[in-house]
Amino acid sequence: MKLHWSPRSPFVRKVMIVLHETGQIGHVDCVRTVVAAGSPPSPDLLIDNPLGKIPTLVLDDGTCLFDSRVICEFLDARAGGRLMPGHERFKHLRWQALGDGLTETLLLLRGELQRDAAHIGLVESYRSKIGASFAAINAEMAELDRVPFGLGHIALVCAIGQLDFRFGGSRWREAFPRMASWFAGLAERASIVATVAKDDGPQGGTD
Ligand code: GSH
Repeated sequence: MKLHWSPRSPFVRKVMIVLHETGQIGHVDCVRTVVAAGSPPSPDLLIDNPLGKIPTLVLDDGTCLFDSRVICEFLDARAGGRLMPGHERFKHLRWQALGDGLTETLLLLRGELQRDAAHIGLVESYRSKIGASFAAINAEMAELDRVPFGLGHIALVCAIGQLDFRFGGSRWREAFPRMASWFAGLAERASIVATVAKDDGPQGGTD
């Protein structure tokens, strides 16, 4: 299988964590693919994914899978479905929706702040959604601790990790100490350590 990959993308990171957790990391050839919301995607990526986004997974029979939700579920099912067992399915899907939505908002905020003249209304709107999302995750700590690690946890870890990666000065740990210790515990898992986001230099991308 071929994965359109970047070490900086929080959505690619979800897939990489699933690959590690399910013992399939050796089954995938990671191809560095540069994406930038403000410029046309590479022709190679567009052939595999008309939406021009990463992650995109190309199976050995040529089938192309996107987006991260579909890829993660495919890889988990292929390995037996431990990361989204049926009785917890909607819990994980809901947490995944929260984590992915938070990640999308963080990407939008970063893009807006990089513009010459950021739209203050948009920045404030994104910031209030990010704050509310952190509070919502914090309110679910007991349940997140109770449910065995799965796709929902993975999406939330990638979203929170994106805040640390791109907004390093943020003080969310002071505001949410219980969530901070929950996150620190998960951050010791081998799959999380192995996939920490890295900036691999100027590539022209915005992921
Ligand atoms: N919903 C998609 C998923 O879950 O995979 C989002 C993927 C996404 O937005 N990926 C970013 C991207 O490819 C990189 S982190 N951006 C390029 C673009 O939007 O043109």
